Amino acid sequence: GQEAGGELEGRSFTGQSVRRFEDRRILTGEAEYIHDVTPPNCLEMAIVRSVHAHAEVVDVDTSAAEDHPDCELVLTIDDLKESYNPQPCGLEGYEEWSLADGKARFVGEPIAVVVAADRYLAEDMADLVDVTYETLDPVVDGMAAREADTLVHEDAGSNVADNVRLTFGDPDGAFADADRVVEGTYEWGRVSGVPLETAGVVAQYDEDGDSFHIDCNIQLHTLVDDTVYETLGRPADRVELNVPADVGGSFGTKIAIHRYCNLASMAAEQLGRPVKFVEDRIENLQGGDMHCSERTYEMRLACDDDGTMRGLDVWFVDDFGAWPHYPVNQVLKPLSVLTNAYAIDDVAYEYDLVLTNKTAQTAYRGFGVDPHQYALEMLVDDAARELGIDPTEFRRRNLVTPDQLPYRIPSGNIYDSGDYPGAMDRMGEILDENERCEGGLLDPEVVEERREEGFYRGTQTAVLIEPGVSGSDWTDRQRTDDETLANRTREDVAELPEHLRAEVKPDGTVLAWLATDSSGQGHQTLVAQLLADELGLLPSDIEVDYLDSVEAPTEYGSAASRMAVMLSGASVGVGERLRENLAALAADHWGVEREAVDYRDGRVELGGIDDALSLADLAALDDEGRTRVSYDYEHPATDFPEFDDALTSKYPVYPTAAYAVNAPIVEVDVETGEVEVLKFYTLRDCGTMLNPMIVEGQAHGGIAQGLGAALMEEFGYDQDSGQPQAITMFDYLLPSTKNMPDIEMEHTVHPSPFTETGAKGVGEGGMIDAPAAIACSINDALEPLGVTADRLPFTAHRARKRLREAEE
Ligand code: MCN
Repeated sequence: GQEAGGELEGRSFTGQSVRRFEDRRILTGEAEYIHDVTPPNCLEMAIVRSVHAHAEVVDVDTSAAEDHPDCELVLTIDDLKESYNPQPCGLEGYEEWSLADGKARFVGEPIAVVVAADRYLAEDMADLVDVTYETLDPVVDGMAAREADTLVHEDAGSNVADNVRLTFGDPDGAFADADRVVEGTYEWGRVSGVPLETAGVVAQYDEDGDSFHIDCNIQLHTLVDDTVYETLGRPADRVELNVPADVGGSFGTKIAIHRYCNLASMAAEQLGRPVKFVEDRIENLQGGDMHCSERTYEMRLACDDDGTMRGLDVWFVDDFGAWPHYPVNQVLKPLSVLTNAYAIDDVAYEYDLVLTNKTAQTAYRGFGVDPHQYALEMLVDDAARELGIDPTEFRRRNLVTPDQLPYRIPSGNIYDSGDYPGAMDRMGEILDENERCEGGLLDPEVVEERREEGFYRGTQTAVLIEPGVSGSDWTDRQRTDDETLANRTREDVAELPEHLRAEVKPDGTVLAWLATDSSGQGHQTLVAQLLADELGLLPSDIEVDYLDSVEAPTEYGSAASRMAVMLSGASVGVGERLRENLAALAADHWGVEREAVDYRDGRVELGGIDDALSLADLAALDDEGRTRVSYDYEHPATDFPEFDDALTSKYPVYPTAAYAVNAPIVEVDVETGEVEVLKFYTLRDCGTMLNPMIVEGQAHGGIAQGLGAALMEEFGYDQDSGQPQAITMFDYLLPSTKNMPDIEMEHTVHPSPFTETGAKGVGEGGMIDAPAAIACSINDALEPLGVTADRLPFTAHRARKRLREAEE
């Protein structure tokens, strides 16, 4: 299907499953992670953390630690207040310090830091710090927090940190006119990315320059260095962030590690020596500000008896934990897929962002879209059953059709390209041919036999949209007033640039630098593929390295599934400039007009074959730096000719809409409640695939995380004490190979008309589309018993509970 787009014509490597250059060093143990960074004289830091969910910190007695000969430094909130600033928070009105200020608001909140020669000693010294608490009632349940007398932040006056209600079209009218209204409550448990490598930092302070060099495995260092230099009270150019060559996964979670950067930097400044801190697994699971969405949805769908969806009403509570950290705007991102793939014009959308005594939230793959897609698809299932229409047919009837694309959903986002009904039909064929036939997993006879034995099988297909490449810095813009929004220009809403640099080396190969860091997506390979095509070289002729935050002038980084689009644009820009410079250099050398020479296949030719200069020749001739170029690619995020008024949309417009139709075949053991995914069919469209192998890897990883969120993973809390119940891998259950089904993947390619190569962002897909698909397949399996997966993760325990309730 890849050829269908034709966007790759003339390209040899882009579009091929070129093996990832990153993998050799990762698989052979040569990769460099944060723990490999150990400057001379480096000390290590340990953190004294709150053992209570909610408590006044009456006293922090550091004397025993300070008197100990092995203790190099203890920092408390008093020390921070003397020399530094609070760390910027996601919403105004909250003063957050890197250490608890008078009150601890979650188990694991840092109270003090201790530095010693190594981590073992630092931990021992931390044990000597004596904290006196006066415990308070914790606020644990997000729904109850809205009305609770106990406040997580007294000054805020309420546990509801933010409430927004938006309407698009005329939802009241639609609900009044429709034949019926179906409603449901759906809950999404607290999950997170749990990368293999935990968060870490090595901070160094240079007294002469009063500057910091911070190595850390942060995702999006541009966003975070702002918060670090504000906290440290230094201008940006005196805080240099550098990410090691390899990061063992982030999935959004490592955006929020600025607290560690701040504390280690402060300690390094006080001591005049480098200070290292790398989270252990318990810290990562309980106290690292790294949990993500925990939501309760109440949703209503207005529909007519003929199966037409008329209006949608969304309300949810998102339990953000103790602090409204960046990125609070994940409660708004579902607007980018507000109606999923359905043509519904009239919608109301409201949320309460509440604070509780739990670990604060950060980003996680999908950025809040995943719970929305899950809840909406659950509602669609419930509505279909109430209408007495087959859920697949009900969905298909309401899908946006290919002739409507590009299509603008009511909240302003634009879906670029695809064939949603076609994809659903194709999945129907795949299931008919492979599984609904004799001997297949869904052979009606087999299904019946298994049911008699107490094992219920089912599957459900739905189209699930994945937004990619957000338009501009909407973190600020969401708070901007209406007039400013209405007067935006195209420049205001262009995608933040992505910087790429390249240089011809003396041997004629090319060294390129990425401005931002990867967490495992394979961007070095991607750039090598793209530049090889641009320059007529082999991918192995292109070495790709990273710039640090000071060297890189403009950048944003890998988030919102944007790098495929941004790096294609940047590579084309760098390629054009380099070809042009090399041609001009050769023309000058030969003393001919520029027009007399051509850049072709990795060399510059004069008059066809009269003479030629290789890249190595040109590098040797260059004494003016013409063999080194850089380019800042800004994606015209709103360059949608059909939709000039997209500019007036208040909310970010996502230029690409990848999608998947999944058909997980699930089997529920109704005695134990255990759900097994027997096989996972998936049909995916991310436009032109730049590297199909990487695309498939992204989908596999995303589906594994989606399966975890659907069936296994959850950061539970004791409802009385607020103590976290999942602080080791024994309690926080990640899917392993044992839980993963065979994934049968097929692609359909509808190139995006809005991007350089027709590629659409794909990096969050599986996590967005697998939970909804698995939940709806469970609904199908348990339909005869009247049970639905209305609370994720749908663990065996929950399934059994629901099955028993249904029996009563
Ligand atoms: N790709 C492609 N063809 C396309 C689209 C993408 O070949 N049509 C390739 C790209 O070349 C890139 C990868 O797929 O190597 C993902 O591209 P893209 O969708 O643009 O996403 P980003 O590169 O911007 O990565 C961010 C995205 C997000 S938001 C999260 S969260 C996430 C994810 O990627 N975190 C990850 N995937 C991850 N994968 C790993 N291994 N580790 C993480 O932390």
